[in-house]
Amino acid sequence: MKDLTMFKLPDLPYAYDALEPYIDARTMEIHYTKHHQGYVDNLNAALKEHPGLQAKSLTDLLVDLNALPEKIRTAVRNNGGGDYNHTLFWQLMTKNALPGPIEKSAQAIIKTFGSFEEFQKQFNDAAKSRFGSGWAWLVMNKQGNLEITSTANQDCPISLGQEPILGLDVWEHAYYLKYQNKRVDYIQAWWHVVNWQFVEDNFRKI
Ligand code: MN3
Repeated sequence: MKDLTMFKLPDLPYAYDALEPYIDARTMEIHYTKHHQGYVDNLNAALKEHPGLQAKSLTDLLVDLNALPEKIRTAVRNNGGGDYNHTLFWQLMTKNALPGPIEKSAQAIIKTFGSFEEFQKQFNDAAKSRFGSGWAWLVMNKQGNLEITSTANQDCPISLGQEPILGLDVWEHAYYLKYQNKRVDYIQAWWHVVNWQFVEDNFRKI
């Protein structure tokens, strides 16, 4: 049997405690080994009876959810989205964080939002006001402009025709052990570990 039929949990690009004190090691371990692994496992389970779909990339599955059989559409949306979003999220953080955006992505952020501070404020508002579980995003929209958005659950910008450049997981599982109900404190802490080099690489790829 060929092995490309199974989606796999990607390697975490750092140790569980690498982002301390902003993201605690226990949260990172559970988030990666339980939550992200769960999305991967459930995605594989959903695709089990669909060998034609197993060979597709995650991006191909998510960019056109309506092309999927109705029976597995929601499972792929939730669990494929969960796999995609978390794979991106791990790479969007680093212990060697720069103070802010660099180069072309910095220019685009300032051009669009007026200043880095205004961008952060609007992104924070999106992250704070997402009711329940979801994500805040900086995306390139269909018109080719930067835009701050948020999605519910594990909905993924690529399913909406947008390219994600920066994303923040605001599910309680991402912060509750350390920050409890204080989502705002988690958001503020998270800015200390944003991987602006990866943001720049993302921006240049679009
Ligand atoms: Mn999560």
